[in-house]
Amino acid sequence: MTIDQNVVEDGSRVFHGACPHDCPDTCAVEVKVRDGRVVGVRGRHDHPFTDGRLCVKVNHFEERVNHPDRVLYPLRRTGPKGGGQFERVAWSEAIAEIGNRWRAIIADQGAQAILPCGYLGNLGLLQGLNVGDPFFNRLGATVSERSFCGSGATTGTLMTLGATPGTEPESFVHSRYIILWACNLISTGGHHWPFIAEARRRGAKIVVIDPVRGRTARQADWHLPIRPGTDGALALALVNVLATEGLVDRDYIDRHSTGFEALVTRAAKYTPEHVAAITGLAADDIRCLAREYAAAQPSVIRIGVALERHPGGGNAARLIAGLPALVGAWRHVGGGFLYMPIAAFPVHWDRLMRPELLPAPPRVLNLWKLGAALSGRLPLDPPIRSLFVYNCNPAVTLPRQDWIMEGLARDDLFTVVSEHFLTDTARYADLVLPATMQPEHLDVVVPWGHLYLTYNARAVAAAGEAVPNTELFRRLAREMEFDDACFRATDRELLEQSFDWSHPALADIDLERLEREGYARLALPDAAHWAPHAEGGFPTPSGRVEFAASLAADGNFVVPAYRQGLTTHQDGAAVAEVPEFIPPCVDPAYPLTVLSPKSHFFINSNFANVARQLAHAGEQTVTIHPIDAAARGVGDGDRVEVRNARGAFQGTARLSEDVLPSVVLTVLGHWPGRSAGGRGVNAVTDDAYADLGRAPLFSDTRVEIRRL
Ligand SMILES: Nc1nc2c(c(=O)[nH]1)N[C@H]1C(S)=C(S)[C@@H](COP(=O)(O)OP(=O)(O)OC[C@H]3O[C@@H](n4cnc5c(=O)[nH]c(N)nc54)[C@H](O)[C@@H]3O)O[C@H]1N2
Ligand SMILES: Nc1nc2c(c(=O)[nH]1)N[C@H]1C(S)=C(S)[C@@H](COP(=O)(O)OP(=O)(O)OC[C@H]3O[C@@H](n4cnc5c(=O)[nH]c(N)nc54)[C@H](O)[C@@H]3O)O[C@H]1N2
Ligand code: SF4
Ligand SMILES: [Mo]
Repeated sequence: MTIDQNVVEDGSRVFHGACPHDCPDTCAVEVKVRDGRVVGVRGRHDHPFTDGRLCVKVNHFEERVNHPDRVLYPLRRTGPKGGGQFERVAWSEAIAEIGNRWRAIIADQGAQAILPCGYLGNLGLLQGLNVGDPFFNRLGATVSERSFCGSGATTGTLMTLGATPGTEPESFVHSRYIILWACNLISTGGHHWPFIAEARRRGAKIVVIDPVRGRTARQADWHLPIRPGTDGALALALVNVLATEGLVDRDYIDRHSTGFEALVTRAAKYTPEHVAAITGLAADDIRCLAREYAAAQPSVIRIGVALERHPGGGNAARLIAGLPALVGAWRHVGGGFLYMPIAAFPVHWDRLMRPELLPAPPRVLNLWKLGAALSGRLPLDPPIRSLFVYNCNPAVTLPRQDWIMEGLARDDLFTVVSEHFLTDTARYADLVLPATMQPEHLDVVVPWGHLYLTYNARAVAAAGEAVPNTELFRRLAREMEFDDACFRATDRELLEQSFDWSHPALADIDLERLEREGYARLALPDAAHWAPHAEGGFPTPSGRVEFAASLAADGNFVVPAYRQGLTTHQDGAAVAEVPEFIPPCVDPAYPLTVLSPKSHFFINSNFANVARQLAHAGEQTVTIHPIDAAARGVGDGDRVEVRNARGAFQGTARLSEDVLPSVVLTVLGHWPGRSAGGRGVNAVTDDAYADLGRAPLFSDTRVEIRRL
């Protein structure tokens, strides 16, 4: 169906929008405009995935767009860093100041002393992840590696299955057995849930594997409360049971996989009894899970991002991604494995990133090390003299918060932040630049949870002097006298260039159609016919599911293994062949594990400054098991401090058996500057890497709690 964008509806006009947030659902939105102002949003009723609903975060998006705290003009700091005192300056003045400061830094120490810091505050193809890459490549700045989200499990999946989109999300209705593994779907990708609920109506069983009984676990038919970071061991136990009980699909394995015997050897010692002791699950439950998973075809697994966030997370993802081949689940519509189906989208990522503009081999810094780099703990030559932040809120979302705040406070660091609000990061900026919100700029959003491209029209004029990120970098390019064609292209031209329109997945889809209709599903088999690997054909080097990975570079296990290196974290590098279970050597000073998944009411740090959302979310809570609470004299509602050697944050204690003993639950998102103690959960998290993809270790954070 087409919306007529000029349709007058009680005096308002309706425009096509795409939710801009880093959420798998990328809802198609109708943006209602009256007198040049966004007065409301709603989900497209005709959209098969959005189905007329947005979510509790975005339902009142107009309050975010029209928020009185929005940054409307370029601002220059007038007080101490962090103090939040700014004066309005002209755009020309702000851009000239950036140019002058950068030219001086470049003359002094070279462009690598400048560090961009951007991520996915905006998921749009134009305004999102890669918007600054061409400019900073051309500048020769330090290249920031952004393994914030998904890189560990993506690498693990790639090694095992190749770059396949996996199971079509809507085809889950055909599944008989659905495992949500480390994925709090109802909160974090709620539009997939109706397809799963429909499968249940048709007889499917829904299993959730999660240390926490959260919103999704409560809706499941079976919740397996696993100890954090032990998922790889559970996967090996499933392999063990499937192999020893003869539940595997030998024909599929023989024709479409490599390394099966080695995998079975690897799994030999991971008996249900052995793994019960590791995971805290009952041996009989592990056996039952394996038997049901094999018997109920089609079976499907959707993994969440939390899986990769411990020392063996990447290997756990490899093991889990391999399970469907063992039981022949890929044979069926509704069977297989889903992580992020981005591989289905024919995007010219190279044209968005422009690696060819790099003047020389770059210096690369992983942004997990931002605190160490800015505070001088990570020796860098040249050191970081200027930080440019956009689409990112490192003072909330990056680990080692104490070091980040120390670094941001450096008087000799020239910091520029492009933002919607004066976030904790922006308060430390020398210059704050106003950025447009989604109804104020053009974009197309490529989702990571379904197969619809979604168009986002510019529905209203920018608030104040806000500019789209694309325009920001065009202005900076002019200031730096970069005349490459990509810095002159309009947003529309950039969109045209960004897709491989001749690709069969885009048959019948062009920008005009997206503009007219608002969204389009890729021209791929529909959900009822989606079984891309029924006859194998995996996009790996061997064309098979690789239990023995051809891509096991850098000393990684050829056959995935269970690792639980709780105290020493290798740098993602050479790991010896030691697949033994290493007993957790928990520091007795910090016996609890804090998990910080996503809040139901925020999107990462977005909305944690919007009154309506805060009213729902309340302040930072710290959920602990009554046994752990009693041992510390903590009562429900008490103020507590959560601490380790890296730092501390505060919250209100909630006593609940929804968490396992020794597990502590809080959420990401609250702004430290608005929290008692001035810190959030990332004050206690580490900047070390997991085993693959330099993923973070959020699920492997040891702490102690005390009553305040
Ligand atoms: N409401 C809301 N939705 C969001 C976001 C948001 O901030 N708010 N953020 C978006 C983004 S950027 C992302 S990446 C996704 C992430 O969404 P998800 O993939 O769902 O990830 P998380 O919410 O981090 O964690 C999911 C679950 O994993 C569990 N978990 C933690 N550690 C482990 C473990 O070691 N093993 C197992 N089995 N489970 C574990 C947690 O208890 C939690 O219930 O959500 C997106 N959607
Ligand atoms: N402890 C812990 N830490 C985590 C996680 C966790 O689960 N636990 N999750 C991690 C994950 S999965 C992710 S994805 C990251 C998210 O990390 P970030 O990407 O830093 O998170 P956001 O809160 O989305 O911050 C984005 C900022 O971009 C701004 N922004 C939005 N749109 C635009 C725009 O168009 N232009 C400009 N200039 N700015 C814009 C927003 O106002 C917001 O302040 O956090 C990671 N950190
Ligand atoms: S945050 Fe996610 S669920 Fe909510 S409107 Fe945006 S895309 Fe939809
Ligand atoms: Mo994420």
